[in-house]
Amino acid sequence: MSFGLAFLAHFNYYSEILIFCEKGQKFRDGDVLPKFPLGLHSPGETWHLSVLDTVFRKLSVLLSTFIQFSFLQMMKFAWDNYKQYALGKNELRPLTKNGHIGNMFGGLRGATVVDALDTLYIMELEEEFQEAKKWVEKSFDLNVNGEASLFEVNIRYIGGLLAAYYLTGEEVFKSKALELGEKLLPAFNTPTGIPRGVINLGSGMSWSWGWASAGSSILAEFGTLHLEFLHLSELSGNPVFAEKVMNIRKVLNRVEKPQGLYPNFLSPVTGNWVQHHVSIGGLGDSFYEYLIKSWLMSDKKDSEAKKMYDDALEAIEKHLVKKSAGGLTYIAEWRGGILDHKMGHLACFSGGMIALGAEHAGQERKQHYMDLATEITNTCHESYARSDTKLGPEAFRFDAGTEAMATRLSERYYILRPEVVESYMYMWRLTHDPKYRQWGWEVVKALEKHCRVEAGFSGIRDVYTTTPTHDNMQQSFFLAETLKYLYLLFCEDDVLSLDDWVFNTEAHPLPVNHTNFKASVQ
Ligand code: DMJ
Repeated sequence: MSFGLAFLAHFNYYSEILIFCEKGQKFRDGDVLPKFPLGLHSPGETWHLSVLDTVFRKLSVLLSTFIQFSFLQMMKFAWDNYKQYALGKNELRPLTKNGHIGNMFGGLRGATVVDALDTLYIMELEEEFQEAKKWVEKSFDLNVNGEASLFEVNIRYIGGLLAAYYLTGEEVFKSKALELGEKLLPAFNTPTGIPRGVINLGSGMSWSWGWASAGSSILAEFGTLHLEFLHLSELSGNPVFAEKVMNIRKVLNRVEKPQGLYPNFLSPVTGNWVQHHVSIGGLGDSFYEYLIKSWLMSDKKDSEAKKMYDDALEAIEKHLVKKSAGGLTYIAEWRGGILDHKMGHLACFSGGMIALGAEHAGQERKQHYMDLATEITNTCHESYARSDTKLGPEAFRFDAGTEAMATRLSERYYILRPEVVESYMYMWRLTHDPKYRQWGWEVVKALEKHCRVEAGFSGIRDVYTTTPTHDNMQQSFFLAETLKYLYLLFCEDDVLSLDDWVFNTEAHPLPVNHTNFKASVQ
């Protein structure tokens, strides 16, 4: 065990004391502390406890530094193994020690490189960042053919390149982002301008996913382009990108919403909904996220986006938010008026999103939404706490006596997803309640115990067994999001301040309109 990790073994002890202080309770001079590691105080010795608050705050800063050190180790381990066994492929297969290409990126390579760039930079892993940059300069080839997901290319590649550009000012990232952006434009050539989900980056031909009902486009896909496309227009001086996403908004504003809700499938031909399935998890999720973040990124000027977000959240709360018999608040899915009492891991980003929006709700709504965000984040934490590995399943249910646990074998897996720690990060920044750091640390311990394998980190197939089988995949979003959000959870608030940056849905930071992006992140 490294010194950092050994030190961290005391984390729970310190955070208990911190929680005690945060609750406004005071030690009295002369109290005896029952246990105190590190030999700073001998048993039975009394403290002038009026100074303890300061002492523990200082210890907390020190502790956070050591914790950050363990994230650096994790990130370096994930990166080094990817570099050694899979550089130039999209993901690392950490058990078989080779690379994975997959079929989401249409011939593009290096998804892990581009997704990892800004995390390496923020963590000041300078040598590793230079390795990644060199790969982008020398080997990142955009002249490819093949079926790419418009959404995935946008959030991972364009988002990753834009963030790397804004953090470093290096032109190579900007020019690659713009070149790639141009290649996505033909997907918007539909009767409504709603893009199709799949595009051939070579020929520009586009089509809908075979599994999407009746040739429809997916809300979370065409609704998760706004942030990146506005930056592409800003950087290129070419309004076309902004026009494309503003048109999507126009179509969405025009179409009638059942009960004020946004279904997940829309026809790019007619502009009408194809199926009435509503979800704040998969298929819907980041559409809502991009509404509130569009407003924030505009320096709170895009009031249309704010209104769409407020109205959507109100409808979601009215129709989808429920409380279980055991008192857990959750967001169900809606199928033409019938509720499916299930929450996907993906839906767990919503605690953070609702808290972020609450900050800017009117005074009377603010507390209400903060409470909702707290409850949902708590429910997502329960889905982790109730598993044997302390990692959460892909989906968990609230029916037939089940609370926050997966009931189907096919929903028991964990693929290194970030959404729960993402919410911990926002909740911490917005409340400073130390329980979020504690919960984040629990995730770190679980990742180290169950997902670290000889050559990287791997997803697991069943969170309810302590001898899980690994899925042999180190997802690129583990480096882009999971490790970044964990790291930020233990940083000072001014590291990528929420006032100056918005994170795209792959956790790539983009500057708010007022931000001088060349300002150092340190
Ligand atoms: C990421 O690629 C993004 O966060 C996306 O919005 C949803 N799914 C994954 C991570 O789980």
